Amino acid sequence: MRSSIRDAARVAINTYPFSRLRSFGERIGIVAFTMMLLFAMSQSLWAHEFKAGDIEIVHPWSRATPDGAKVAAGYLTLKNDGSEGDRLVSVSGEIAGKTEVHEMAVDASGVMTMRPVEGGVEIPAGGTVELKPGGFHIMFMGLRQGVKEGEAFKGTLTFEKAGSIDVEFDVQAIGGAAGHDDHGG
Ligand SMILES: [Cu+2]
Repeated sequence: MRSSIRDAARVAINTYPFSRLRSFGERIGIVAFTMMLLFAMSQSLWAHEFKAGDIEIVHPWSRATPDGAKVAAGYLTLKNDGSEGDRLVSVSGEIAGKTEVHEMAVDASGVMTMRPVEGGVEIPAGGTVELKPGGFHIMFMGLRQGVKEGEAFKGTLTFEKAGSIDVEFDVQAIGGAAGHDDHGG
């Protein structure tokens, strides 16, 4: 009798922590899985990607424009996974009559200006180029419609070697993301 109580106690002591651990582990697993799902969803929402040949196009976005604006800027990151350099030679956007690729530069008198990039933006083999506020950017001109936060619009990128690919530009808040922008309107 006494020994069977002792046995039962020992069994309880030995198995109870394990069952606790297992269910704790399962709970961790469920939480981790949920986090992974949420992460994957947020990635697809906020850092959508496109691929043309060896070129990865990461998160094309644009900034919402004030009413009546005639221009909007577009930004994205280009990664070249290939062993040869390539160039982004042209862009078009469904919202714009004309689209150019620009770069910011300081002119002789020290004033920040922008100008079309001659021959396109080079993306070196294995390299990454960011089109971002204050640097290279896409300039959508002669806007047919305003660019509103939370919406998206279609565009086409053309690379010298990787060819053309349709992408979507996410429109972020007017004050969104980092950096100044000289293309307010
Ligand atoms: Cu510009």
